[in-house]
Amino acid sequence: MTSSTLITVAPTGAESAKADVPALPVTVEEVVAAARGCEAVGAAVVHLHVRDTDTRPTLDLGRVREVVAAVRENTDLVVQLSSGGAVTDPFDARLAVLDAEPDAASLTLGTVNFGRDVFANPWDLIVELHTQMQQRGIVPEYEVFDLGQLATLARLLDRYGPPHGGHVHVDLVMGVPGGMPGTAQALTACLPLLPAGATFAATGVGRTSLPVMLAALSAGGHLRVGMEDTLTYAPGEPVRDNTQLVARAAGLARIAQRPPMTTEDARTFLGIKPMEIAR
Ligand code: KMH
Ligand code: ZN
Repeated sequence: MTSSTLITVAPTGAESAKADVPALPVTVEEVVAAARGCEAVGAAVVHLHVRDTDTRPTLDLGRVREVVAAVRENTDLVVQLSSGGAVTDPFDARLAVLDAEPDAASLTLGTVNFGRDVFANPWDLIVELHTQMQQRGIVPEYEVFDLGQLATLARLLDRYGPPHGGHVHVDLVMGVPGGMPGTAQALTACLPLLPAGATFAATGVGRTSLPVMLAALSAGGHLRVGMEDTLTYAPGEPVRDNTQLVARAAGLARIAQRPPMTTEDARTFLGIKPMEIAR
């Protein structure tokens, strides 16, 4: 068990509309402000989805590069781009975000129902993302929405080798309608299927945020929180901002006596090159 807790913030996502959630950071300035605020209270990684000037999700490379550069200029956070995009995004555009040269990128290990939609991740796309990240020196975070996707991870590593940096880090994304439930039981069921030496974080979507966070901490795991996944802080109380969610996660990590990991330690932990070399 590591002595500190890696906290990732997912501030925006691709599925909520700014009109419905006014506090959602969508402009470059809002994303930078959210990233700075979250770094100040304990986040070490930012998982980024990008919005266009009309606040809609976009994979436009110019815009993605602009957001990556702005976050790098204003924070020391590890920049992890989403390669999942929105449920409507085509595979080639999802692959092309790697051209923006992030430190890290998400990589989902299988297709999953996503509410009334389908989040499509066929094997060939998984392999292409994995091998392109190996070649480009980008560290994957393997996103797992259901137990069977851990079997896919084992097959991927067996056939195509370890990721860039050598360390396997998995995020269990729990509580998506269509994926595994956000419960301590489901989290515990995943643990024996993690590859040897791998570390894990967990994300509980919606009202599963707290139970998943507590279960992850108790099992030695790391945390991802943010408005991509959680819009209600407590019953009837909308999330004020991403900082509020990271501060709560950091507080629980301290109570677990595994305080938030620094950005520098996060780079070492994940196998990412140090900031001065990255810049
Ligand atoms: N927006 C979801 C369909 C990822 O970022 O890699 C997928 C997602 C996963 O958010
Ligand atoms: Zn995402």
